[in-house]
Amino acid sequence: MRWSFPNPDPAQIEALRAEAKVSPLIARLLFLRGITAANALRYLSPSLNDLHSPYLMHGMSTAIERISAAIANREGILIYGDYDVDGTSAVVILKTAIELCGGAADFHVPHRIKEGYGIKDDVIARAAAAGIKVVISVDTGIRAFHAAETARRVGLDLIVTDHHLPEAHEGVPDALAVLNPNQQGCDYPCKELCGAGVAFKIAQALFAKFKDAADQARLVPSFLKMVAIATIADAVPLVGENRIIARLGLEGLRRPANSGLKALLEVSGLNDGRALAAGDVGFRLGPRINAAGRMDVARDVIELFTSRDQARCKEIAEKLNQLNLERQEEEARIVAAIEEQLAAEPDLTGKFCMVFDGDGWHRGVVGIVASRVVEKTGRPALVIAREGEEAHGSGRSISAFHLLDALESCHELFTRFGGHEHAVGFALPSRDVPALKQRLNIYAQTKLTPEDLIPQLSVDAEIHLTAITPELFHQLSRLEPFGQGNPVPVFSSRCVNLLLPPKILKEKHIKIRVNQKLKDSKPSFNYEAVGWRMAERLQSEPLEAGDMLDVAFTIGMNDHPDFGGLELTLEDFRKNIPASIPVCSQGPVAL
Ligand SMILES: [Mn+2]
Repeated sequence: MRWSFPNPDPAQIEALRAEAKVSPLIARLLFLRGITAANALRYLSPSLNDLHSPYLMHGMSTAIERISAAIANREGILIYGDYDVDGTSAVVILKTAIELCGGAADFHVPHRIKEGYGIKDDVIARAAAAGIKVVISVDTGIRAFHAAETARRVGLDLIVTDHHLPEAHEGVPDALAVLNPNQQGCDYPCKELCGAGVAFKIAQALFAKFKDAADQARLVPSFLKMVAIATIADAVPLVGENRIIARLGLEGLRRPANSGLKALLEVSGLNDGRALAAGDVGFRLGPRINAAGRMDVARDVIELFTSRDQARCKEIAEKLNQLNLERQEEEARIVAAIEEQLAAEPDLTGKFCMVFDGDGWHRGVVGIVASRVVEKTGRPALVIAREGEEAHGSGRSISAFHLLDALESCHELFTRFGGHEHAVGFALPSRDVPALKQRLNIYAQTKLTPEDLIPQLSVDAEIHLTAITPELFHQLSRLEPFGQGNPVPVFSSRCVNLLLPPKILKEKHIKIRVNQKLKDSKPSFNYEAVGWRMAERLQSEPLEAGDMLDVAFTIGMNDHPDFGGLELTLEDFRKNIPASIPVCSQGPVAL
């Protein structure tokens, strides 16, 4: 792994330090996260008052007028969602908000495999036949040109709300209103909202119209819990308004009121009242909610969060837990099959773009598996589930490789494809999979150099172990939640002593104990550092007590009552061979 050390301008860090009244180290971290003296205080103390006015979003007043009329005239509203965490949360948010304001809303969540992503015409036609007058899409619809035409033809009003990027040339569908901060002509300040974030802005506007100040002050923070889950799980950057949503929403999740949320926190082992981190949502809540969509019962998620029947909520939460276990098993089965292929065909590891395919692999998990392959191999990876003549796949990439462009380069092989720079989804005839493997590998060879394939670790600051104190941990927690767009601070320390032989945990992970002795001073405290999935490395790089290491790590707090305390998580380690790593030109950062 290559360690890189950014070299920020000391004058700007000093300006930040003076304005935000923080230590030089915290000022450095703020600077490296794109924070300036002008917005440092807002970043450090996110507040409800800093949420933007919903009416800054293009199309909001048309949408609110139409929804209000539907509420007044008792017209049926259908919310058209999506099957992932963001899409189902958006349905829950908008449905609940409309009902709280006196309206009635039904919903449709497409079946992942039978219907797929996007608005289907026949659902619109059926809704019209059933007497529905207004359809509101959430987290989907920005490319639903055809559905918009159908809606006009059958005489119902379509309101599209979405956050995905609009088509570059065609503009947006011809709907009654289109709400999307990413469309041309929309000046909404936060472009990074997720689908549930956009739905929340409608809810906020509805509350402003239908509820008094006291109700609004109660409803807005309580809705933020659900918005925060979607925001973190959808992996949108936790900056600007998203940071306010994630921070205040996570705080609110310590005191859940919704029966479904309580039941879900309980089956996820997160109901002990401690503060939730973004990782708890990303790795524990999110996958359970997503498991429903992957295994095709997304409707259950809506029921979970809208039902008041505690026994029923418990039942659904347990079912999601079970589905998530099945999802993990399916994932492990595919990963094992891929590892077998890698071991059996050594020249695979020489490929610049990895493509794996298998019969009967579950389509709902290939994306997660692709991320695991990228993690393991440091290369862009596609994982394809073959089902007879048809094949469906997902791909994930590394920072140096634009995966959507890569698919574009062999677009004639696909029946369907789409996505972003680093994540794609696609379908193609099974017989074309070998051609795809060959074409992508050749394409990747022209775009990537061997250096691009070496994983990079960006180190925020080099520090001495003596700097790691509860006070530093407390200061770092002001920067939370960490995640997309707001990375957890990574530190490095040179020449630390390995005090004991490394401990192997569950055959996979390692735990080491280190301290640091600097010239003319007492040694630092001893610190434990856990290296997840690093046990395999010890075979080629054995460690023994007395070794001197350079370590890169993040700082955490283990809150176990008996052996809790400050704890490091290793990002990387290497035996200290003089000049083995580039030295941060400024040396350890002053505190
Ligand atoms: Mn989304």
